Amino acid sequence: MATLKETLAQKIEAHRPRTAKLLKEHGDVKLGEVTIAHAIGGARGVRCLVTDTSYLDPMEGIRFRGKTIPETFAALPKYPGSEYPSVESFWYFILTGDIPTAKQADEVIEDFKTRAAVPQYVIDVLRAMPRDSHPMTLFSAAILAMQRESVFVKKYIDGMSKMDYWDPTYEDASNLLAKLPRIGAYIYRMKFRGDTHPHPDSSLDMGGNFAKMMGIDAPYDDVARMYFILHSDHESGNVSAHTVHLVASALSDPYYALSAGINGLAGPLHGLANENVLRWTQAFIEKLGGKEPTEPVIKEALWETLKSGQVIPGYGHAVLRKTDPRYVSQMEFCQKNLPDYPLFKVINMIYQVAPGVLMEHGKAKNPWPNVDAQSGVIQWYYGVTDYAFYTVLFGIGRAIGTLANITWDRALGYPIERPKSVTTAMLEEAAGVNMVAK
Ligand code: CMX
Repeated sequence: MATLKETLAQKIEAHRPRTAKLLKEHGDVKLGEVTIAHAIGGARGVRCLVTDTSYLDPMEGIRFRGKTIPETFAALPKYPGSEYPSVESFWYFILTGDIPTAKQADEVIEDFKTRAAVPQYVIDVLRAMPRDSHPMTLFSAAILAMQRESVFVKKYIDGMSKMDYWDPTYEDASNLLAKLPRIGAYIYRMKFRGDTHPHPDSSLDMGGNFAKMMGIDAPYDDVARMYFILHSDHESGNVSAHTVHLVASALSDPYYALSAGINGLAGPLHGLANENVLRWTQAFIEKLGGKEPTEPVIKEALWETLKSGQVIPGYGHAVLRKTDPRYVSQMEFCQKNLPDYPLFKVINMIYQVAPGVLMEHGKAKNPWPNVDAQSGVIQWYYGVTDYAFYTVLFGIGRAIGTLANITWDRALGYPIERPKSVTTAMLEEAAGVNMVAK
């Protein structure tokens, strides 16, 4: 049976003519018109990226390789004794589009074990940084510190055919992915759990081992599997994925690219929203001083946030126009595993109230919750109450999709990214207006 890398090589060979034909024979076909609103408004909705690992439909939500979240979880082989598939089986799927057999998933698990050791100098870098550094800063720095390990760089210096770029990209991607959970768990334990570090268990898959290193019992292993898979990919237009793609397009290796993407994920309008959701909710609960939260009180608190010029974290999306299916998936997990948990009830109450408030406020195009509105409550329930850590969990997941995507970028020879800028005066000229006082 072919290994993941052999299967990937076959898929790449089969795919390359499709991209080449589109570019050569149909390069002039228009996908849309770029307007002044697009140019000023962060290129929202401009169709100018190609991503085969996932697609985000505004009304349906994410599909990984053509499958919805429930279809993905149902199709992938479950990790033995678990209700969720291993992250490694998902890596196989998102790279190739094929559902691996249990044996193929096992092979990836075994392969990752050989790559998982984190060099001591990375630990030294983390320990040398100020202990009050944000976990995302530590995470990004650890990834960047490992850049000297890049196989891509070594092969590039030796002189490699462009056709072969994907191979060392795949190696770097696999090495990185296998190490990230250890780095994440190390940061968590160093910063928030008295600098004590449970040993990894080499008999376990990524999710199981992560739970072990975090020091949290089952079903946190399933939480980790679910969480990493749910956060993996959201096509390539979001800040973290686009950054990884952009940086890698300069042939910067996957370490440089992922570290940069993690920095983008650390923004409060993107991944950091999961930290802010819990900060907001905890501040709200504290203010209640032991009183039962009610919908009118929540409504008042939401309005207070809006009136002070802040966003409601966990709500809204640049593409989605309905409740994020990643939110729904986590809500279903909560309904099953922690239905009566008070914090879950508060999060649910916010879900009942916030969309109406945002609609009345009249600004947000999407008043519905995104992935970040629901993720913190699960972590909190299992004892991870240090919400500054939450975006690292998102980052470990996001690495899966972005690294798969840049492996394909190199396979298909996508060039260095370089959109064209215009000046404000050029926009005014195109619009037939002149705002500059003479
Ligand atoms: N609370 C208050 N105002 C909001 C809002 C929210 N949750 N969501 C959007 N708005 C506002 C915007 O700030 C914008 O205001 P201005 O016109 O004053 O600039 C207006 O509504 C229109 O924004 P939009 O087109 O609906 O949304 P954008 O595509 O510009 O931004 C996003 C999308 C996610 C950044 C925005 O909805 C937001 O800030 N949400 C809160 C932060 C958050 O949860 N981010 C996580 C997103 C998921 C992720 O990447 O992890």
